Amino acid sequence: MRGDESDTIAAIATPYGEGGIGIVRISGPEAKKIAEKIFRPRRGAATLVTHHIRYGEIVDPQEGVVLDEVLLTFMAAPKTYTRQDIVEINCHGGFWDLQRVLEVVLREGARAALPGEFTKRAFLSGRIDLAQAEAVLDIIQAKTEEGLRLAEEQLRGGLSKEVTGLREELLTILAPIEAYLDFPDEDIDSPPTDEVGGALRRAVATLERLIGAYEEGELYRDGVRVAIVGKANVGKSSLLNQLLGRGRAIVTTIPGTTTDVLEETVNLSGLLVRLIDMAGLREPRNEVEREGVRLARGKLSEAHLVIFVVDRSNPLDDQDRNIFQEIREKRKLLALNKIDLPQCLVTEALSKEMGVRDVYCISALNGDGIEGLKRGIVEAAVTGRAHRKDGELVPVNLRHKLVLERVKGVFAEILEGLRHEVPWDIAVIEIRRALDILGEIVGETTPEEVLDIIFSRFCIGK
Ligand SMILES: Nc1nc2c(ncn2[C@@H]2O[C@H](COP(=O)(O)OP(=O)(O)OP(=O)(O)O)[C@@H](O)[C@H]2O)c(=O)[nH]1
Ligand SMILES: [Mg+2]
Repeated sequence: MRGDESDTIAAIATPYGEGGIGIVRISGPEAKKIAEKIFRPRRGAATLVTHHIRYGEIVDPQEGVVLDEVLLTFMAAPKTYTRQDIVEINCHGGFWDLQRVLEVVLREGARAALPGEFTKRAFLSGRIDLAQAEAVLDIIQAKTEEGLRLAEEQLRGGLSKEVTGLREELLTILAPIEAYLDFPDEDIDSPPTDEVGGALRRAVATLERLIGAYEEGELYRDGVRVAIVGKANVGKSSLLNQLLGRGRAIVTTIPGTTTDVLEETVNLSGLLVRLIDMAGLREPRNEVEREGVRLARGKLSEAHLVIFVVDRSNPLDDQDRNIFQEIREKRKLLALNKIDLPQCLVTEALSKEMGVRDVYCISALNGDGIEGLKRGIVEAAVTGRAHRKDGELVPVNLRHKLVLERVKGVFAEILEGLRHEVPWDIAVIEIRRALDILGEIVGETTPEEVLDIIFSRFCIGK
């Protein structure tokens, strides 16, 4: 077993700062002994019974002073988070108070836990696999409800199930090939190349679906970048303010008001949206504008989605058309603004001319049409990325995606080999290699350095 799990670790498990309560957590073989040394129950026997909460005091055994009034829970292995003995002490939630209790715990035989060390123990003891351990981190760091849902799905083993299914399929392919190789004298039929090829292609399709799921998941985890683009004075900053529901950007009648790039996040139906307002894309008239336009173009290239704003109360001009050319290749919504003013542009004609189907008529001044546009943003960001199975999105993070891509690469090589009648023993080695690489997702074959990196991203006490 990797890592050192034999000692007892302790940490403050709640955030630093003032809180209603704060928790000191201890895990390891000495946890109960330490607790019994420092805990004095108000009533009843001194012995701790598993999975019972006790009320009492923490006493510094050296000084004999009472440190805090607490609720203490002892949970005996193996039905615990780490599968070791765990003690959790609910203290009053002040930093110094918790720190004093932790110090006594450390003095009585525990070691200060490293970041993520409790979860690492849960992984090393086999209670959860690596993908699930990573899910714990995602749950803590989730920025939206959807991101949280995805992390929870991963903790339930969503991806692990997919990987297990894939590995089982590969083992089914392997069995007849290995039998053929192992018993050359027994007149076993040579493996059917077509069937093996078919199974590998199915596996590649599964891998592609999972890799696609990463992209969708990323949207929920890290948010979608939406750039608000258009010429000067069409109402980009007003739209930003409407979408945010507050006056973030300066709005004036003067074209060229916004020179810098403004980025603000908003939660739309559980989707974290990073809105980017920028200078109108035009020929810069001075150095400030030149820098603004340069920054804007950079942001534009990173955007997942563009809202192209056009002033509907004025004729379309070359500036609009030039900007449209610039964002041709981007996924986009067309927002026809200023519908509170007399109409000049015809929606259908414009939609046709630009070849954009998603057109929203809005007034960034009085808020008309903004709710519809918000729904449109969410839809455009999410649709066309349906990598769900049974309606559920499979949670895949960047590390998983890189592993899946490596496996896909190996499969491509094997398929190529089969076409050129590569010897079966070589194909077997390659399939075994793919199995090993897949094992990295759940942590069976993950290098120690990678584990260290993963767990070091956790906070102390988790
Ligand atoms: N009537 C009307 N006026 C609007 C609407 N949206 C914006 N405006 C006005 O248009 C002017 C320009 O608005 P901004 O939001 O600053 O436009 P912008 O695109 O950010 O302009 P720059 O930052 O200069 O590129 C302001 O006077 C706004 O009040 C609208 O829907 N209706
Ligand atoms: Mg502006």
